[in-house]
Amino acid sequence: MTTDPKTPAPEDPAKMAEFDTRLARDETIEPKDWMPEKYRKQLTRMMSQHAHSEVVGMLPEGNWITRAPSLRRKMVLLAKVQDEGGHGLYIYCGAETLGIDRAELIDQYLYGTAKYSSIFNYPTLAWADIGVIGWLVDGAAIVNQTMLARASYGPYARAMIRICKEENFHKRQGYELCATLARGTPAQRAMVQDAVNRWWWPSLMMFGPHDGDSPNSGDLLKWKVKLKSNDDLRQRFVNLTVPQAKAIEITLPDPDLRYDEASGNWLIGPIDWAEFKQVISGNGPCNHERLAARRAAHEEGRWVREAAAAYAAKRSEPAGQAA
Ligand code: BYC
Repeated sequence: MTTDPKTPAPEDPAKMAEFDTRLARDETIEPKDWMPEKYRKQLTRMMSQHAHSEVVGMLPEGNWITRAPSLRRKMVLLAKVQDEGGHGLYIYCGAETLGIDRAELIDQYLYGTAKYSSIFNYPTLAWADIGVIGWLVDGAAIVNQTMLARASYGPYARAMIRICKEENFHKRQGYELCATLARGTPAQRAMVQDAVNRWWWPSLMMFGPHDGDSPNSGDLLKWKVKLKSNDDLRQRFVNLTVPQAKAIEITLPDPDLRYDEASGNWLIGPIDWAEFKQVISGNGPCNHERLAARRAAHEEGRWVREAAAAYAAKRSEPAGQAA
């Protein structure tokens, strides 16, 4: 009998049972522990996409560093964009503990089919977009990542704890910027309202498709990588954000938004999934621009990687052999 090379070998039932018992006890899975191949693959996919998102996410905000309206705002924005790069690096390190090389992951994203968050394919058209990204985009990320900080894979969960602390600061600076503009001149108010109108729906799409259309959620929830579903997290974000918008007298662009007494939830109107599909399949407003910028940065940094590798090789030579 021949075996199909595409069909993964069945997992050892005893190891699988031990793995399930450890998850049931809420133990974390560590890099050298046994894990099912599908768990390793799902985590590699999710963590690498997360890392790519952090790095590509530096571009929309980085675009405004030279145009920040004051030294204080410029320093805050510079620090935030640097933090996002750092988040990408922690998560790449975490993903590498699953046995894959970072260069391969980056290759899959720059020249292959790996995804990154849909949200970073939208343009930053005005200064208010910087506040709204902090408030809504980092706000959505915190809701998602606070749960991931309890994910079953130890290196991912630990990276998230530190990242969430920084994201909280990002969100606060964004909301403070929005609040300042909202109580400013009529032009400033209009600018922040316009930015919210453009970013609200894409922020809701960050949580992924509805649960019934989410092919990966089954495994990820079973294995406690995700602890809440896409829709549950999206609902939590909406419930947190509606009162914040009211507090600064900003309108969320959803005529169907209403409070449901029975569930205690703010219910939203329909999400435009056709737009989401366009964006994640490479046809959003900025997909080409973002990938081109990342590819150019990667190529321009090639000499640095080569020099670092040559230096490391030289240092590892036994004493006396270096020329
Ligand atoms: N965008 O089965 P599903 C940040 C894909 S950066 C693109 O529900 P899953 C920040 C999904 O990959 C933080 N693709 O997937 C940085 C799957 O396709 P594949 C970003 C999406 O994994 C700078 C397919 O749709 N956060 O905060 O169960 C400045 C079906 O989806 C999206 C993370 O990366 C999307 N929005 O759940 C400011 C969080 N949604 O891979 C801020 C980590 C879905 O099968 N990731 N897809 O071809 C996650 O929590 C989960 O992966 C998701 C999706 C909730 C995003």
